[in-house]
Amino acid sequence: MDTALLESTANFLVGPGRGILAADESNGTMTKRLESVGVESSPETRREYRASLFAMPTISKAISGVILYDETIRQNAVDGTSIPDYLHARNIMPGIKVDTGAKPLAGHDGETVTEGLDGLRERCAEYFEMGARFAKWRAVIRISDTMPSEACISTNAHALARYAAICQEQGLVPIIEPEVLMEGDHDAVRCYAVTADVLAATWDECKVQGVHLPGALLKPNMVLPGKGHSTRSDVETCARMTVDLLHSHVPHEIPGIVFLSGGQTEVEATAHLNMMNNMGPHPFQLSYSYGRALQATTLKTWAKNRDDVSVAHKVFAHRCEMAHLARSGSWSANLEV
Ligand code: 5MM
Repeated sequence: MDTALLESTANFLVGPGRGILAADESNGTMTKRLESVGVESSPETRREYRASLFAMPTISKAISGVILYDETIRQNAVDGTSIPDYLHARNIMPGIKVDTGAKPLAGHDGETVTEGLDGLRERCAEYFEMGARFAKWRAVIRISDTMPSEACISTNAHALARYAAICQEQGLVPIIEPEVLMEGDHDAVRCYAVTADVLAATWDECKVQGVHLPGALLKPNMVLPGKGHSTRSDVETCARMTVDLLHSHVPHEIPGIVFLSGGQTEVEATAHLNMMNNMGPHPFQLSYSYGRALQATTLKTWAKNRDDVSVAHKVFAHRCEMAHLARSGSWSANLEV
């Protein structure tokens, strides 16, 4: 294992003022997203949209890495070069989603285990060859009165750790993403407790598999009540609970936390990260790996202005600038209007 390469990639990804753009929607998800804005989904429209995102003039100020899907890593950028080469040339590290999705967990209705370990070593070697330097695997944990089961937590933690070990062997920094979903009517205290259990199981398995923590990143949910809960957390409560959880449940050798947005609005996800960075110092960088919270408004704008990408670029540049400011706690709500 090349620990020096892994550590330098991980530190690059969470360098000052920058974070990750999650653009690794599977074809099923991307089709829903494109159809929701009236665009037919095809390999070419998916390429057109993503290539236009990556061509935003100031993207490198806020984005250190982009997570790609298998289809996208094989496609070309706006100038005809391969997307991984194009990103490298813009000082952005290409990453790749390597899981093959969350599949039903046998004997546990409503729960899933994320698959993709078969052939993973060979796929990682190919992606490294194509220019990828990090990878992502997302486990999905649902909360209800009876969920998550021990089986769901342990199988997903085991798979995450095996994925991480294989990636590191092949030179890719693993982003370890155990997402506790916002669906449900649970309160924030329950989200905290479940996330703490999931993280503890994940680190236990990482230890067994020999994962090199300084060469890995964590992509967690923030601590929030479920969408169906009667009250919402204010920004400070979410930030305090999340910071408290991470300080006590994430090994301090991990160089960075790159949050998912998980269905928060663009402004909520920015405000929460900003507040957390104002509560520092922290033992690790607190950054982003947002999908929807960086892309939602941009996608709608792009769909209406496909003949003039500068309109969508303006919207994406604003979102990127807000995330960039949140990295240092310098964002404020009045910058949004
Ligand atoms: C971009 O969406 C990712 C892939 O989703 P599917 O495999 O379901 O198509 C997703 O894993 C994403 O990287 C994370 O959930 C973070 O995105 P959000 O939108 O939660 O910030």
